[in-house]
Amino acid sequence: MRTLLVHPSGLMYSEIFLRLEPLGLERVAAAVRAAGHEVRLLDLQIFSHRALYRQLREFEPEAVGFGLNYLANVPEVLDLARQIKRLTPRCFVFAGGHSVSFIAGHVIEQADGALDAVLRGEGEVATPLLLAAARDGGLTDVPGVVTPEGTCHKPPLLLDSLDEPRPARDLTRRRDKYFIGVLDPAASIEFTRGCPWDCSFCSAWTFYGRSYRKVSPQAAAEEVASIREPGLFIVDDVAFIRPEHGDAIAAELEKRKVRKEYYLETRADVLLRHPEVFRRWRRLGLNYMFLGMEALDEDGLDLYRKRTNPDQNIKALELARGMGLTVAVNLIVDPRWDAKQFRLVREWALSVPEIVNLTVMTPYPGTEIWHTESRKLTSRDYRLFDIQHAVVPTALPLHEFYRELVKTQSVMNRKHLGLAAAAKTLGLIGRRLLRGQTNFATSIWKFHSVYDADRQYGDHLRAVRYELPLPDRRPLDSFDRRDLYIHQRPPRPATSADERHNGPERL
Ligand code: B12
Ligand code: SF4
Repeated sequence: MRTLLVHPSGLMYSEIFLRLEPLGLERVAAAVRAAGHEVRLLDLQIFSHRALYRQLREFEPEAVGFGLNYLANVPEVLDLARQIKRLTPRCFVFAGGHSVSFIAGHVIEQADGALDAVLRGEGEVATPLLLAAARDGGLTDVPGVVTPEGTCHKPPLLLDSLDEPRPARDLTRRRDKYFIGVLDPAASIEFTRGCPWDCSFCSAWTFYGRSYRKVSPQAAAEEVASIREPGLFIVDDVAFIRPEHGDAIAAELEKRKVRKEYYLETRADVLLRHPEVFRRWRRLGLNYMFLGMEALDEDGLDLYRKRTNPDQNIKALELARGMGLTVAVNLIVDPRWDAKQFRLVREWALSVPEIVNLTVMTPYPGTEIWHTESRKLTSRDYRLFDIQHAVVPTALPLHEFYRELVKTQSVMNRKHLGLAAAAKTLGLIGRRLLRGQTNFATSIWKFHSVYDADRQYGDHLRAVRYELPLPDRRPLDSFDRRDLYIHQRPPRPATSADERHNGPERL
């Protein structure tokens, strides 16, 4: 089948800092192509809706699949699906990805016939089955599928090995547009999938049923070596949980003499436990690290079940600094914060050299807090579920809350662009401009047009056409957390080194 896979538009509030290739969709594209279909991929983070309509006319796809990793993209995808059905009623239109997997039935209802199917879970194994069923019949037998006619009750299918298929990077155009901070241009890569921790605000662990799988070191190194871009973002939720895996990939890269600049995300306790693997990667070109600290105090860390403490966070920052890494940390803003709390965070952020990023506590379907958060949602507008808006009551009046949030973010941005940083940055910008890469330079000047309290407040006043389902509120002790899982853990004999059975406490 001629199949067009589409990644929706980027979200304004994340585009300042990065724009990354649609890795999940590229992997699905590779699997679909291997099954004999003709595939194209269109990334609306870069191209306009007009480009999509042009593809519909020129390529005449028989199937169009949308990637819905993000809740905030649901309205755009529903509108596009309706248009596609209007223009080409025989085209099979479907969606898949992280967020839509948790609310598939609700989205199918909202689509009102514009979506023929939502595929829950990993896409590599099931999407070829879905396309075959769209052509030959038997849609509701595809594991993980939800359609207007019914749901398949067989669990979504997991890949046996992450080594294949390699993402179809040849299908993404204008790859010079992908960047993360100063890594401009940058590609993305996955070394592991899943997370064995269980933070209450996060759905990374519920999607994969708290399982954790690894790409083989050889396959990982071959893939790195095949990538043209000099910068590489490692998308793993927590990099190098198993130090021997990080070491083995490093050894393969050393053997192949591959050198790139890397950016990764990890946890404070993982960095503290295995600094040597990070040091080795530092020598290979690891320059940037994102640490999800989430809270400055013990109570906050307990509330999010982060299983770290403030002392570990501070020590991890010192360690990373000592290694010469540029570190960005994330803190979760609780809508309950008052002006004093924001001031304390500003003071702390100014006292450390790291870049501090703020996200707003947001209950998402698929997370534990979606069920246990007792505060009522003040909005169910999908577009506000981007962790930059408050969707539960704020202690401060809402507009004031955004003023404090933006003030705190701009203090951090100013710091980031302070004299010393600016000098360094100008050098970096100059080098990138010489190579024709303008993403990083543009992002720096875009800050004030994007982070604007009036605009963020105004986002709440827009007419709402599509809403999230109502949360099914339940106290924590009244439900089995496995009910949240999209994938159940793959059956496998337990070994002593098996993270899936050990859980993070014993890692
Ligand atoms: C890398 C990443 C990003 C990249 C995105 C790159 C891109 N353009 O896709 C960046 C850094 C830009 C990013 C930004 C954000 N992210 Co993010 N991100 C991730 C992360 C860590 C990994 C995703 C990934 O690439 N995985 C590897 C690939 C191979 O897997 P995958 O994309 O999930 O794809 C598989 C399946 O989902 C499925 N699939 C995917 N697409 C499709 C399409 C079809 C048709 C089908 C059938 C199947 C299918 O098959 C794929 C292969 O198995 C996830 C956490 C996670 N573990 O999933 C969070 C995550 C998805 N992000 C999250 C959030 C909150 C955000 C932001 C809103 C944060 C912010 N405010 O800045 C922004 C918004 C982005 C936007 N829309 O512009 C949340 C999701 C929240 C939600 N429920 O909406 C997650 C789950 C993190 C979390 N812990 O909560 N993110
Ligand atoms: S450690 Fe990170 S990815 Fe894992 S559950 Fe916690 S926040 Fe999510």
